[in-house]
Amino acid sequence: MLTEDQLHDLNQPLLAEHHLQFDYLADLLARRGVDAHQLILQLVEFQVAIPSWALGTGGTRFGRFPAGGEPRSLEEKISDVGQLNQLNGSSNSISLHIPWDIPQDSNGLHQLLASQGLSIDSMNSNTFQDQKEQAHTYKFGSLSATDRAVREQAIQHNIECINYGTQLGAKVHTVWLADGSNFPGQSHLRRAYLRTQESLAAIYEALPSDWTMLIEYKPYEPNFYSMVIPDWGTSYTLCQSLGKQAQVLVDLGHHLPNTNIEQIVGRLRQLGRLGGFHFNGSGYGDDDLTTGSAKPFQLFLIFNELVDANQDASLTAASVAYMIDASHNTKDPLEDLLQSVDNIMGAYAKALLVDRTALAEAQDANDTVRAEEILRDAFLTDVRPLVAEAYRQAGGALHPVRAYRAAGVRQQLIAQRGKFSLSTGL
Ligand SMILES: [Mn+2]
Repeated sequence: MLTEDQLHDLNQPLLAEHHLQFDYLADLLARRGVDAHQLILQLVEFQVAIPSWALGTGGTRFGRFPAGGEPRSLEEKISDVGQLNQLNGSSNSISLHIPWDIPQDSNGLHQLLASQGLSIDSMNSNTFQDQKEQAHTYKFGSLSATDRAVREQAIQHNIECINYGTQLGAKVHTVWLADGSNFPGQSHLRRAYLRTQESLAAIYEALPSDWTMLIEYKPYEPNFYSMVIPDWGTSYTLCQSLGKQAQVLVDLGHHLPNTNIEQIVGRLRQLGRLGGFHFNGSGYGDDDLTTGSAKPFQLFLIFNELVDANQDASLTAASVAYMIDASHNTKDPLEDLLQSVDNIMGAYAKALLVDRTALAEAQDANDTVRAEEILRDAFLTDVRPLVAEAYRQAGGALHPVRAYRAAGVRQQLIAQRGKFSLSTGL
């Protein structure tokens, strides 16, 4: 962790230019009737959970190129997230993956989390690979398996995740199923769904009353002919059959090319079933890239739907879990996460700038160009001074990536943990 003095010294040379840019933007926004200071309060409040599996470099099936200094234990993962949160004040919780993050010392972990101002956001089960000494294989599915013993094992694993989460104060359990089939005829499509529904109901039964169960969908991979939960509609129907605490999780990468993700977000929000996000670059399936790196406009449009729904008095308020799910092997994982959070904050800030009254008028008048221009105005506004000010007000760095490099965080982690330390998991 950096000391307060270090952070102060890192911010100091950037302050004069920051104030200049911020004051200019605040003035400009005031002319449009937007209160920059009010907007910053919303940005400071906004938090994105960091996945424990993104703190090390991700592997592809071809190779893995460690960054050095990667966390070797759950305690070190918590410490890395603490470092991120210190720099941006926007990453105060962690998503854990079982069995990669089984807690050994709950009391010690509670103390460590408290000392860093962090909490555990979501537990994630893993029935997409076999573990050593596991009685039954998931080769042909888990919650949807034809063999009852396999399903029972997968159900018990999910309940175990919830139990670990209860020890650590988590309130969300996320289920992503790799189940499906690779060849026509391999699996009975309707029965696989019904078996999944029955298994999920057994897990839901074990869910504490103040928890949420998130059901994630994915159209392809690791199965390529059929996935048991391929789309938001399937997740939605499963949630409907389970009960109020079941919600749909939207992973940006889990869509086919050209899918209108923002429309799905709006729909789910309207139906009261939008439970959470896995943010990433929305490029390809899992182990996806830095959020907002290639498709910033899409990210903005997603936030535009969220802000619009949040300001719609006819909809009930939603508690949405914002999480990152990305992990790849080119960048320093911590720099990647700082960039992702930065892009998410920027998209949110831009969505808050949209003139919704004017947009509604343009839409009602079928003024296509005017409506599009209103969105473009917001999207093309350089909101970086607002995001930087939010970091500063949260006690962080004006420019987190620059501060991370200037402070030599990676070099220190390598010195502590070694060049070839391996992050558990991916
Ligand atoms: Mn995901």
